[in-house]
Amino acid sequence: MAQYTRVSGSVGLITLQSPPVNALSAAVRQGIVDLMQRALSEPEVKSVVICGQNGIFCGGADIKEFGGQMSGPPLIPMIHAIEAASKPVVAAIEGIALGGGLELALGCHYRIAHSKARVGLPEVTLGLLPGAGGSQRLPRLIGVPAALDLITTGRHVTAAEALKFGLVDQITDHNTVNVAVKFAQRVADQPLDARRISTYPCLCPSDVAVLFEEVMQRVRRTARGAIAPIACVQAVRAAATLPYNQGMERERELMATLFTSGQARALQYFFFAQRAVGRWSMPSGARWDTSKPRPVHKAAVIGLGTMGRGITVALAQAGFSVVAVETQEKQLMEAKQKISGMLERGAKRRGVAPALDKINYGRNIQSVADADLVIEAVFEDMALKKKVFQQLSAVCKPSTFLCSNTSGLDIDQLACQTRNPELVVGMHFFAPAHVMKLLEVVYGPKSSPLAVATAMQLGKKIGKVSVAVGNCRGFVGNRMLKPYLEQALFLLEEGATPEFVDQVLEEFGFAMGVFRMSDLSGLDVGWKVRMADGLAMPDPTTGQPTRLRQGRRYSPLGDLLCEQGRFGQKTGRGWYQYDKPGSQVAKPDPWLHSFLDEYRARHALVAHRIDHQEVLERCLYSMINEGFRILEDGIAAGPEDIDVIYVFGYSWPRHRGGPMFYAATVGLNKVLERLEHYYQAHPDVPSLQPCHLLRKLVASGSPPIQKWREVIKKVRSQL
Ligand code: 3H9
Repeated sequence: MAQYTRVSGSVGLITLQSPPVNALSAAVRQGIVDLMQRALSEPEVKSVVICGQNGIFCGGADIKEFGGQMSGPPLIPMIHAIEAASKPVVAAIEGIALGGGLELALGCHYRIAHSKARVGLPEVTLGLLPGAGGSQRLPRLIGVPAALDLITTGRHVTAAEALKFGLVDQITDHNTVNVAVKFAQRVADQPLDARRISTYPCLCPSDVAVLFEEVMQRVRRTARGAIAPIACVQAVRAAATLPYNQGMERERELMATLFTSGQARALQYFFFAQRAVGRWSMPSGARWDTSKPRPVHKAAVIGLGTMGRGITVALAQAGFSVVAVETQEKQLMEAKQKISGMLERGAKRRGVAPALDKINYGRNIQSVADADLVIEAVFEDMALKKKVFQQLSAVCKPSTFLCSNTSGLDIDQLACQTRNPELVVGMHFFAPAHVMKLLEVVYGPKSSPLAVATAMQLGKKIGKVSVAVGNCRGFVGNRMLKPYLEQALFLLEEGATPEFVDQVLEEFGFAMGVFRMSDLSGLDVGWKVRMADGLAMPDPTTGQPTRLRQGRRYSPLGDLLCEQGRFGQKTGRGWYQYDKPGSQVAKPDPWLHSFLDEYRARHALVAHRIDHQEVLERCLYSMINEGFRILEDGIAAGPEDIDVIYVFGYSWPRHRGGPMFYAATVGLNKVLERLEHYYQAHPDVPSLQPCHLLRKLVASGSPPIQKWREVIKKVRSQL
């Protein structure tokens, strides 16, 4: 787990060996402790270099160990012993030095990094803080403001930035270990007192108290209820205000609180969930490791509305040649201008040249004939989409993958319009498509593993977290959104206000409550879909909006607002009022409150007091229940897929792990019991009826989320 060699006669080289990222597992820590002792006891050895095998220094503590009983030598005394060593120790940083890996390097007396290396303290993203002295050593080395930035954001920095901060002593383009060995020989006789970071004073700017206050306020505002960023600020404050030993004690206390918190467990679950979704499988048995993607050189986008523009930018920025087609001249001109602006702004931010030359614009669908993959992004209208797919099938080469950016329409119906339905998949991007990380790759009954593998790989290349899901109305994300939105409307009918519902959901951690989100995305979008479904129509016999449609409870509140031209932010009125159309500052609207009173009176609804718990339980548990149905139907392969979709696409707070993980933390029996309670009170709301899989999981003793797949398999095989 760590190897020792003597190089150039006098340098002891310790190589960490724990693929894939040389994480500091118990065996690696034991190896370092033993080999340091050996290097220090060999009289010929004058200095030590620590490096990692396969061009990777160290990815930090082994996250897999966090769930179980810790064994092996602890990290903190190990790093202290390195710092206290009587011989110089040099860290040779290649690839990455993250978390505990960087803390190990901070315990060394010198740090040499390869120019392509990245370093950082990303513990905050796992619900932790740099708890092996990182929160105390980093501010002492690079100053409080820079340390606060790195520790509270967890961002990785390049070697060049690390050099600028003084975090590394030297960077090299050559073989880092060789350079570090030569360096170690040169410094073999140098005194070490001035190289032990724990002995440095923590230099603070004169207005340090103000700085901490500002950072704390910013962190609280953006943390959405996450506790780790706050603990990170507190730990750095301890470095700035206390002697090292007391600071370490404070770091230990804060870390102990975080380590056992539900948030850390959720974030660590999510770390592995994010990676698990790449290992996709289809009900046919096709899998990520047996399905080869086909390379895509040239892509095309049809329809340059908001979504099409974002997709074009995402493709061009990732280096793909793109043909961007918009049939209306005026829209094409507008799109060209907007896309160029987006590319230029993005390039400026990243310090690269804008990829303007990657895009060829066209007004004719013929211009996509030689594309390897086409993404259709026209209006959400099945008839229009079918026509586009027929045309694409006629003009494109037979091997072209035809993809739709539909947010919920039937992929199979589109596939049926083409000569090669096996090459059709959904690629559901989220707005703004060049920013949002999520991509749902939707396979229909005819989609081939080749098409899924190709879309998944394309997603990865353009920096998306891609999740393969089955074909059904709304796929995973929007299907689960439906009962959530529905409950929010029912709560208004029963006495709540949009402000209260949003406040509860935002306190839970959503970036935006359901009503503010509707106002942002536009109320007319859902209205059009409901009209197409024959839902948003008044009762034909009375001409009045009824509260029962297709045999189930229905709230026409959204439709009534749309009839008044209240489409949300874009019209300056929606569930809230805005100073002017397009403004983002939502204010409670007295008109809406009177409208709700009148509506309740008209329908003889008696407003009752709705509390925090009822809002959360009805909105979230109905959504979770739909999640279980999705698992039962085989639309998502496992709970991780749903959780990743919700965190990346729907602003579910990451520190709560995603809706399915949240259900597991609340307790499946409690979710079941509350759903039963609400379903009894609202028997005309089928989404509140607990689904079979949830019952089955509870009957199986509520196994941990990692074991759900076994129960899901059994339930599916019985269906
Ligand atoms: C810490 O250090 C706490 C200390 O301050 C204090 C303690 C007292 N452990 O992401 P990839 C696995 S907290 C275990 O696909 P990439 C990963 O699961 C730690 N496993 O590759 C995956 O496995 P699989 C602070 C780890 O090239 C495989 O490696 N450190 C760890 O896109 C490849 O990963 C961090 O937060 C780990 N630490 O990205 C760093 N890291 O193949 C977390 C990775 O079975 N890691 N694995 O799915 C990362 O950010 C990225 O993995 C990294 C590589 C940038 C390293």
